[in-house]
Amino acid sequence: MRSALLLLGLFGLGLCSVKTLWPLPTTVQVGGQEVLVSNFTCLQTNVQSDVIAEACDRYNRWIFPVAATNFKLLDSSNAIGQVAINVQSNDFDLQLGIDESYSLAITTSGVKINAGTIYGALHALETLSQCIDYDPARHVYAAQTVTINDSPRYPWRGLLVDTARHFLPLSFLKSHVVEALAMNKMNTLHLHIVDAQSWPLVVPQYPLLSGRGAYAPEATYTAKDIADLVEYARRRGVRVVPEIDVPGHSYAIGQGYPDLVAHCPSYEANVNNIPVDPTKNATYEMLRAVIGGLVAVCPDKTFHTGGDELVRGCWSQDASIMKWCSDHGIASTNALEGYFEQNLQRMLHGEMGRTMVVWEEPWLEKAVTLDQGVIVEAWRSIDVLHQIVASGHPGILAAPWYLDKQIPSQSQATHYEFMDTWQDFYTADPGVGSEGPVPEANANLILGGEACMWAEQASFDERVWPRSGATAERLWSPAAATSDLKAAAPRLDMMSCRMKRRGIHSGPIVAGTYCPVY
Ligand code: CP6
Repeated sequence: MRSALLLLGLFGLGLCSVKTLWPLPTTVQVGGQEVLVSNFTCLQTNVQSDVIAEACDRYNRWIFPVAATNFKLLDSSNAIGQVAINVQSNDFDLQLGIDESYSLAITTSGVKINAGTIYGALHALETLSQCIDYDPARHVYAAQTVTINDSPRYPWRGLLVDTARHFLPLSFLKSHVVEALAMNKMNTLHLHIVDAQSWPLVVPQYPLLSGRGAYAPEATYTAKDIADLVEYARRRGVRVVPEIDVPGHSYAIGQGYPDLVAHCPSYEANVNNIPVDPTKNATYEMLRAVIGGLVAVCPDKTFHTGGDELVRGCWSQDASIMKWCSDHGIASTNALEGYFEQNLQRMLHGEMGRTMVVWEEPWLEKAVTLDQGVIVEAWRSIDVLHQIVASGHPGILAAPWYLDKQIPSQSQATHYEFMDTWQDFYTADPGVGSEGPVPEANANLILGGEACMWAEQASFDERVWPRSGATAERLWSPAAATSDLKAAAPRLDMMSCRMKRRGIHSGPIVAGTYCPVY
């Protein structure tokens, strides 16, 4: 009888709780007994952290949104009101590869969380929140007994936001971007801060960068704003990786400092074509001020320097650049790109103690030599990612997860966005290219990936969520347990509704599904 009940718990009722979790944990063992949960306090039994205390308040608000009115109806005398959180390490430095693992046990005698770091404990609280459901018939909050052991498949699980094509206010980055990333156990915010179209970053030594390059005086970030965002994100387990995209995409620099960019009349119809002038010391002085200012407020050990879509033809048209090249024995614009990246690497690796991240193009270019350990981001295909790691460089993947790219055609307009694109995101696997799985020897050089919200043609919540959630599960959960689209669909739909209830305007995944409001 007892074992029959246990079996029922494992395979019957128990699956309930698996059906509510996003991204899917590594292991879920369901006990199958119901426990009531009420507004809870967190008891930190080893490491004490205000990050955890704050997270407890946040999750209480999200889990019990109607607590004030319905608590009168809730018989909380036998409900669990405390969560015991045991964090082992007091290393609060949030960096790539930090221990994010946790275990969560919901038993009839209480809820226990174990984690290596506070960042693992944050993930545990999110999972706990997804295990608790409001039962409107009984006016109670209930969970099933369960033991979960969980850790991510990849350490880099990110979202790129492009604040140059459409400015995003600091408050939005916090409440709509970082917050939603944490709900999906994504841990990296790639800030593509500047680009050809605008320069929203205030750099005190170069006031005309934002003075002429920003869309408006209000559409800017100061170093203090960035520091504020970094701390807000850290408190939610999210690293901030800033990107200064050079040498290409630099038109906005020339708005305030025309001497620092190349001049090439026949390319100027498209602002994306304009690179910096890599021959001038003043260019590197400016970049030193820009990057140094960011590094001072961004403790992340990685720093993205772009390098994509360089139009070398623009350099060829600039007489002063070509004269400098011939004076200095630089025989081609490819070699000039190599010279630029060499200087940049010296700055980042030699002076600033950061690891450079670049898009795939500098890695592809024979005339550029990347230092060992430079992280390369593949935006054209998974196969490029596999070539990157085969060359010995760590790699991250963006290619399958371009949120802006999939504009529904007329014929697909009613279905494509809702049905197919999250599925395309979900089925893309960094470990599997067109030639098959990445060779085992290189597999651990794949660090993860990012969904990319390029903002030339789109903004924001419904474009990003729930599709980035598909990326989140791909990068967090075991591949073998997440190959079934039919099984994923209702869970993702539930996650989308959960996010809506928390104020993120996530879209539907299937036309005709609606979120229950409670
Ligand atoms: N901006 C920058 C972009 C893109 C890239 N870099 C981009 C290219 C192709 C598509 C979408 C975005 N808008 N700076 C490429 C990394 Cl489809």
